[in-house]
Amino acid sequence: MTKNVFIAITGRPNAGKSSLTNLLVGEKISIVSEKPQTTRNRINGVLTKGDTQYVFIDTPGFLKPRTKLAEHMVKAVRTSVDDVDVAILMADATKKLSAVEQELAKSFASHNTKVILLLNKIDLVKSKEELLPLLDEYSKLYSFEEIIPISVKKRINTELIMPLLEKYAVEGEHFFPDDIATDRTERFLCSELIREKLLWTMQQEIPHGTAVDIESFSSRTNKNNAEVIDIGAVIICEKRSHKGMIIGKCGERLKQIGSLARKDIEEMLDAKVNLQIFVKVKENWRDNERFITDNKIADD
Ligand SMILES: Nc1nc2c(ncn2[C@@H]2O[C@H](COP(=O)(O)OP(=O)(O)OP(=O)(O)O)[C@@H](O)[C@H]2O)c(=O)[nH]1
Ligand SMILES: [Mg+2]
Repeated sequence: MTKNVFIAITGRPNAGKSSLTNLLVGEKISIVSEKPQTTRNRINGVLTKGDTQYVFIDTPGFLKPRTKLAEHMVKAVRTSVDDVDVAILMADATKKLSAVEQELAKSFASHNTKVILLLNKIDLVKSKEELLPLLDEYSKLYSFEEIIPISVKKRINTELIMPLLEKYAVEGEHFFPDDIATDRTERFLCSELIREKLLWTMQQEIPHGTAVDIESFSSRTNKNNAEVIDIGAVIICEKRSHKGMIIGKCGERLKQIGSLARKDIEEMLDAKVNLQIFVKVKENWRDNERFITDNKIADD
């Protein structure tokens, strides 16, 4: 008999949710950066091990909605928590318990959600004693199934997670094919890999005001009989001045973004990639509901 377990990975921006999703799935399906609010959409990571299919729902860091885009992000978290077999609350061991965790705990309580607390980034904590007051606060916040201090980066205690999750599996047919790692399309993953490089190379505010749209995606065979994928992408930004900064002096910055993204996309697609990126300005797109849904920048 086959089994499924749906797991929502929640927590404040920058806690390490996408890093954990990638580690557990065993493939990079969700982008990671030092900047909070990297993930914008709910992303399903799928891992089938033996009879059990694990579906990890990586969610955007929870935040107060100030723009239409942020509203979509918050909604993506709420709907993810509704209907899972177990949730993970990813907390940051170097930060105080905040309103985000309190809000999430309320949401868990109203759905009677079973929650595992992972206290991440313990590689940055000097001594175990330092963690005790925080552990105490968290244990008062919610009746967690388990509390485990971990480090995704240094792989501390991460081997304990999968055996725990297996306990929440329920009998049923698998929802996804057994050989896929995500239900997201290659096009979507490409746009995310480009957005990741914007987050890596640009200053704080600019990448948050950008979106990436893949306008063309086609495959051909070159004269050496190798597969080449031609991808045309557009980076949408909010201001003319931002456009200039993204392109950089003599196009240097855009070249750097393109070459970093191309490497990752080639690895993902296992083919040669010819990537063309253009930059367009669209003022206030983050508050434009139609633009956000039409371009699938966030989920409904
Ligand atoms: N030192 C340390 N850094 C970590 C650890 N886990 C993740 N990080 C770093 O924390 C940053 C944020 O990681 P993400 O996985 O993007 O965090 P997230 O929770 O998905 O963030 P949002 O998508 O913005 O909500 C990245 O720079 C990671 O490399 C850890 O165990 N230790
Ligand atoms: Mg993320």
